[in-house]
Amino acid sequence: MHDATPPRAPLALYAIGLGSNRRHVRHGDPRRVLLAALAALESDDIEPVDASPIIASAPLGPSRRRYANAVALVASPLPPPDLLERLQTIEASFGRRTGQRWCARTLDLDILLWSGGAWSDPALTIPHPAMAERDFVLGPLRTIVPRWRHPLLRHSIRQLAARLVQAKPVDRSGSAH
Ligand code: A4P
Ligand code: MG
Repeated sequence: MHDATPPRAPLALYAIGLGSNRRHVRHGDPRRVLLAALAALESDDIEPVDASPIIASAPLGPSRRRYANAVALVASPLPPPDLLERLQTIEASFGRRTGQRWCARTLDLDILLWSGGAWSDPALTIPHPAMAERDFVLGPLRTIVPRWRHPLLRHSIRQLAARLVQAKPVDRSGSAH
């Protein structure tokens, strides 16, 4: 007997960073944009495994609007360049404007980690090069994969997050909120 279904590539795990600091006409504020984006990730070959809580974060870079950030863990047979292409299609469907780097955006999807380890080509670098310095990435990531080891830095996500908190300058403004 022959099995008619072609064999599928083995599943890889990916951690995907989600960010938004602009309203979407239909979905609403950045938090709702991320909820819609988490739903949009699911497809025939992208299976959601877990998602972090959605946090509000102060903008890094020139944009003045606050961000909503979250991290999704997905399983997929897609190789990294194909997954990036899919994420860019989803970004475009949310009306993401391309052009200016770090501009306010409706939806930004970054590949943070891949169970295959490191990947580097002109269009894609995994792990995401800035992830270890960003609390809006490590905070959500720590809630779902605290023991995932960064393949280049060799520290776990929990360790990287703790290191980042220690390295932070003391806030002398006196306001806790
Ligand atoms: N690219 C390379 N590696 C990757 C990867 N691992 N994942 C390339 C996704 N894309 C990757 O990205 C530019 C190009 O990066 C892509 O075409 C892809 O081939 P982009 O998303 O189009 O442009 P960008 O997002 O403006 O630039 P970049 O460098 O990705 O910015 P970041 O690092 O995404 O930072 N502050 C807060 N609080 N929260 C945020 O989420 N995000 C940013 C953007 C700035 N400040 C923020 C936040
Ligand atoms: Mg990006």
